Amino acid sequence: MSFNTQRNKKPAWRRIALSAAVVAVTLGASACGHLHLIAGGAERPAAAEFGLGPRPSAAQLYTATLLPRQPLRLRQLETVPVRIADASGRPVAGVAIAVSGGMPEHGHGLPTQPRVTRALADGVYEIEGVRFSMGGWWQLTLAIESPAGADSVTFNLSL
Ligand SMILES: [Cu+2]
Repeated sequence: MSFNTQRNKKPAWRRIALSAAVVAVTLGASACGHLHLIAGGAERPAAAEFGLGPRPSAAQLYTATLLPRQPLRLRQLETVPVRIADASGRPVAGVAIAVSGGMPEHGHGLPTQPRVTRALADGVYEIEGVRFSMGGWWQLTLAIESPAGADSVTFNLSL
């Protein structure tokens, strides 16, 4: 088939626009299955950047460690404790944490809105409502606020 075919009477720009729309819809529909073409070309970090921590926050104000009671699973609602320490390793009390994240390769966010629901002892806070809806590279970002300052830490998780 050629763009010059006389059978299609639509103007060329309409055919091109239609093709582009079809391609966009096709990619969107399969982005979370197989293709990694959408989503701003995020590159998966090195293996050393993955894991539960301890992980330093961006400005090094905090160190965060995820402490799931069992290995994180796919498609389960989970409660994930996180320990927040200061730069010298002391637990930080009175922390407010906002949770965000998603799959950078797929361009979508978290399927749920996890929230910190309570503080345990020793700088440990429980994040409720975490759910990883498909296998792959996930990021979980914690925006951390305490009298020590505001900072954020991003975990890379492979599920
Ligand atoms: Cu995805």
